[in-house]
Amino acid sequence: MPTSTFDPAHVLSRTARLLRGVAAAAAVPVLVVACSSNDKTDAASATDTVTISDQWVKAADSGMSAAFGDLTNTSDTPRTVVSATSPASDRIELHEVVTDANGTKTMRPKQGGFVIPAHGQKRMRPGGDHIMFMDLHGPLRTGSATSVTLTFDDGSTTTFTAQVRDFSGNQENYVPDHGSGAPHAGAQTPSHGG
Ligand SMILES: [Cu+2]
Repeated sequence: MPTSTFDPAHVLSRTARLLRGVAAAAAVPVLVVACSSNDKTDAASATDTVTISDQWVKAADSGMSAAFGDLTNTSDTPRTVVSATSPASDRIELHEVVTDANGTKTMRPKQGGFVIPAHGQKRMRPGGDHIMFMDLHGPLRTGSATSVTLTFDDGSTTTFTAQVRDFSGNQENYVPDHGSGAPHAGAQTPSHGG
C-alpha cells in the first residue's frame, strides 16, 4: 500500500511558483498605471498650453467695446474658449461677425465659443471674432489697460492684460439690438439705400 508522502520541500516550491505567478500578474496593472500617468502630460490643462499675443482692447467712453488678440495652442488637443470675464464689464460675450447678402456686417454670439486648433491659432480681429464688452463700467482710455480672464472647455482659466488702443473701424451692428430701426453699416460698407 503506497503511502502518500508529505514532502514539505515540494509544497514550498509549489507555493513559491504560485506566488511568482501572482507577482507576475500583479506587475501588469502596475505597468498600465505607469503608462496612463505618463499619458497625462498630453492632457495638461488649457491654462498651460494656450497663450495670447498682440492683445488689445478698443478705447471707448461708454457702452460697448471689444478685446482682440491671437490665441496659440501648443497642445495636441483642440481647446475652446467658452466664456470671458473682465473687471471692465459685467457682461461679456464671444462674438463673430457675419455679412448678409447686402454686405452689411452684423455681430452675434458665436455658438460653441472660440475653438483653438491643436498646434494652431485663433485670431481675434476687428471685423472677425472678438471678445465683446457689452456694458462698460466706465471709460476705457487709450494707454490704460484692463485684464481679461478666459474660461476654457476643460474648466481651466487664463488671465491676460490688454492695452487700450484707439480704433475707429468696423462698427458692426449687433443682432439683438434690432429695435432701433436705424441701419448702421460699417464705414467701408456700400450703402444699400436703407
Ligand atoms: Cu461684438
